[in-house]
Amino acid sequence: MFSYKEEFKKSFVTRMERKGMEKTAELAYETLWEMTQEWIQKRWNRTNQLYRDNNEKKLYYFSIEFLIGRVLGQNLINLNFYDTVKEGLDELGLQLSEIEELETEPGLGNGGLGRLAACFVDSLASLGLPGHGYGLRYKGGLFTQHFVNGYQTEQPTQWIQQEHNVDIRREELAVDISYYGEIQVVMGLDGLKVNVENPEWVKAIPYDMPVVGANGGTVNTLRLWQAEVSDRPFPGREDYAVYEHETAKITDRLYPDDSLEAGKILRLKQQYFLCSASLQTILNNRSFSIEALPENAAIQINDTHPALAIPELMRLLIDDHALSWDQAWDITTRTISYTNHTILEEAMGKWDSRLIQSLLPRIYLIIEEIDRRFKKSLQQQELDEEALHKLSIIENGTIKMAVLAVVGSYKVNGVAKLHTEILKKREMKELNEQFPNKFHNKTNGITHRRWLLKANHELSGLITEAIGPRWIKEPERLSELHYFAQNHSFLQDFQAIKSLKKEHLIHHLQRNQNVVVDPDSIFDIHIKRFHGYKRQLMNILHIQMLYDRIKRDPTYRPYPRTFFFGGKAAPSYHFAKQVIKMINTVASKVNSDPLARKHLHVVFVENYNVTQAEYLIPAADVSEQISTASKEASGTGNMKLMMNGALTIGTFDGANVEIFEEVGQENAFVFGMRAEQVMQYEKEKSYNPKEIIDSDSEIAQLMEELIKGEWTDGKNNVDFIVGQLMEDSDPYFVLKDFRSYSKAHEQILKAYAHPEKWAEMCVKNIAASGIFSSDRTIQQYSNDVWHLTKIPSIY
Ligand code: GL4
Repeated sequence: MFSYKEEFKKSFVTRMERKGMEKTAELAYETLWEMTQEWIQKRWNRTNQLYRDNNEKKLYYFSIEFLIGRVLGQNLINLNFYDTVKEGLDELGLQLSEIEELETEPGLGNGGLGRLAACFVDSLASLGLPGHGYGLRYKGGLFTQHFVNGYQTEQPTQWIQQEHNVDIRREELAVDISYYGEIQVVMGLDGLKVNVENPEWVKAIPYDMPVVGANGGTVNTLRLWQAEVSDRPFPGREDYAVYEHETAKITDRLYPDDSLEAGKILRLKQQYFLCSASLQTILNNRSFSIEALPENAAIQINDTHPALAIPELMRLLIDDHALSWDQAWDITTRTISYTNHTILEEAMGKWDSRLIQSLLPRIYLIIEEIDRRFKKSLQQQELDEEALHKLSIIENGTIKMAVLAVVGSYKVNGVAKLHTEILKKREMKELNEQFPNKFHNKTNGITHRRWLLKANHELSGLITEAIGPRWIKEPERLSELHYFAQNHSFLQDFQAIKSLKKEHLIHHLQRNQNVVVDPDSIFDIHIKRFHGYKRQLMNILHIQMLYDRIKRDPTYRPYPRTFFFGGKAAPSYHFAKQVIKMINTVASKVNSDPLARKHLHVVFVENYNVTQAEYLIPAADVSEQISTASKEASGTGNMKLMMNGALTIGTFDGANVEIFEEVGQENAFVFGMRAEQVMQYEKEKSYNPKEIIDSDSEIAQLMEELIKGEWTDGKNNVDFIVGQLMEDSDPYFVLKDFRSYSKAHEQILKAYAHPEKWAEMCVKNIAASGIFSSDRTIQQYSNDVWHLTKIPSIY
């Protein structure tokens, strides 16, 4: 145990010397990595031993994405060794922060959904709960984004290194997954049995990653599956090369779409691969009778991507464990629960029946039977066509995974109060009526260990100085900061830290992107995936309007603002890519104008990812959370920014609603239509953006400039944007909410003119943010859904 600096230094130096090379940062990274792995391994073994001895119920969190970010620094934080190591290295003339920079972040996720899964496994371990993650080991994580002439380009990202990998290959736990084949019904010992003849086998090899909980007390496992060539014979050996190639592709890369289901066969293969491999391991390594599965295991499916877990568990129970349909259904529907993360139509998992039928013939039969039995159970009721449509799993050759997920699980949740209400009252109204006790809300959360302790060590220190360290274990105690919200010296310290974090960001950007930012400007930050409903377009249109005003009105000279953008667009999402291009074009226009530049600066941070977020979030003054009300299921960036003392400019959408509830609307900048209004307009199709353009001269000017192509480097590359705003009737209500957005920005400027009052609002935000810790979310899931027992901590 290296609880003391001197001991650490001694061991570190000995190891470095043994390697006999120069004292480079790379070597230091390697050495520190090894030492950390050893500290973790001891605790990991110990946790696993405890799990074996205690035999408590376990949770398995199935997710197609785990956006974990860099792990070295986070593991040191969670082990409570960060300060010791940092100081020790300082004394040896090495900088921990520089060593951390050498790690390539594994980008095994797209955005919010994947990052949520990462926060959840952190909280499970930190609460000492027996819960493990199951996911896929994509060789290529999310693409690296570069701008060329303002356009997004995508390069593959390789995170797996030859040595010092964050995970351990577990050859002995490999299982086989089967695709294709022909169904045969054979006579078995206990009657008819379904067999799949001549399937194509693929080997699934697990790689285990430790998930270190707070204080190193519990180390759980994140198990990621990799596809490899199976040792089993397969039909058509002459096609071997093709087979080998296809197999390797299964976990070759992460699908780069957020909120869009690709509907591709490879994606389906990935989803089944995850479900089948994970379920087989759970069943193979159990220490209880198969009938006792629900008492010993809970399986949470993160959105519909792993919904095939339902028919796959049925298959394993019936075909491999010889249970009857009723027994298997009873077990499955008491083991699996489902989280819905979106109501966007295009993100709802839907599969062509024929695709499933050919790739997964046995699974298809089971889904058909689930659908048949469910429909039969509805026959007594008088249901109209609309209800029957909403309640069918298979319809017109399409399999609706969300319906399957609801029917086959014992609990279903949305991720923020508003989102859950929309699910219950609208999107899944009929399902909710059939299963009235299934639906519940679990508002998302974020781990304060990464987003405060790690990303903002300085602010964490200040908080501890003020209220003591108990908030670290019990983040709701952040509310004690309320006593300091009007304490002059505390506010000054807060402001000093904000400035310091701005300097860190500036330095980072200078090094990476060669931009220079004014540290005294307001840092207004809009970071998230690019999507129409997230309305980056509204933000950039507003900036363009400010620019026009500065040019037109000599009395309009607002306080300097830097508008930061960060985020990637799915490579096939043309509209979003044009918005990216437009931001870059407006940026170069504004930034190169000597007059405008004194007041406005637009910075597009290239390749936004978890690491970049750790620089941006602590430096933010303003948090842009401006989605069209009803569209953002929750949002989690909103919580991270609030926890770091940024003030939200936002709509009544997703978890913003709860943020405003906690902090009070007077400590945020709320604007725009409510969800009911948006949904009403959608229903009536009564919104006409032309009326707004005609009645607002500034907006009219913006549209004119857009159409004329003034922001397009002369090329006609805003046609998707113009098309959406005009021909498509502005489906995300950008123009409708524009004026109230602009007013909210004016309020921001007014408020910022009073620095101490501003700081007071920031501190109130931090004080109200404790409830958004994922520890709270996970504890609620455990109490209401999983029923886990905390294991005793040893450290
Ligand atoms: C998302 C939602 O869009 C986002 O609001 C939410 O915070 C996140 C986690 O629940 O899930 N759904 C999909 S799909 N991608 C997301 O990020």
